Amino acid sequence: MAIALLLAILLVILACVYLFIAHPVWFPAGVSAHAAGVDHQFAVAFWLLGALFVAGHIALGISLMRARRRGKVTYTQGDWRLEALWTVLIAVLFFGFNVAGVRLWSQMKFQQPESDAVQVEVTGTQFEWYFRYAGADGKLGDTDAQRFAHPEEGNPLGIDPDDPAGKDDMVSTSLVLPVGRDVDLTLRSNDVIHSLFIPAMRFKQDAVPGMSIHAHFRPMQTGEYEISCAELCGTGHYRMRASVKVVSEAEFKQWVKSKELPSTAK
Ligand SMILES: [Cu+2]
Repeated sequence: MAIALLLAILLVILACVYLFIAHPVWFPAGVSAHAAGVDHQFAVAFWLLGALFVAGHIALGISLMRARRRGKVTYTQGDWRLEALWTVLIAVLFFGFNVAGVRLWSQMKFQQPESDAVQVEVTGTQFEWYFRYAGADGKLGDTDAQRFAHPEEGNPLGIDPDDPAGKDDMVSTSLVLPVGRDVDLTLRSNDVIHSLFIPAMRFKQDAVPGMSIHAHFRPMQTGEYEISCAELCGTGHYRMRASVKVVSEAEFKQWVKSKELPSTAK
């Protein structure tokens, strides 16, 4: 029995080490300005915890072998000093990760984006993402989802029809961004908690009903990348996908113009 258990432990270690090193399933390449920092933080945690995982399993295997050699197992009450030691070590590790990550986190969350940042309001709703751009006046119109939200009439967010600032707002179901410029997102939700996850940008932020949450990042490479909802938000959660298209500044301007025309004609 002990041999079978030992083999099982060995197999678990080998399988996990293979997944660690070969990366058969992994993140897409990071294409935002802070992606390298996030990847570094992730790799440190990954290797440190991976080494602890392997060491823990080897210790388990050795104690199994020892018990088998002795032929009997004894019951002990444990050792409070050892327990205190590893509790403190784990606490140091945990808070160490927090301290190491706080700079990156505050860069995205609390520091102001560049003044030329593209402002986009992101609204999560069961089960669609909507991206709103302010239009020529640079101002977003007021919304009241309960009174005015009519997706079938082209007003899914409930932009107040009487607010002049909302007349030229552009609402899109895909996020289009210029490359190399900060994007300042304001996240909102019309129903339950959603989470905007853009793996290639190493960006993830919850959208919470009743709150406007700011976070920013800077895409550094043109291309089309996946957006998904990372919060189980209902039966249609699996299809709450969208894409972010990162284009050149000129293409972005052109896209804005093409979206603006019909709404200013209204
Ligand atoms: Cu969702």
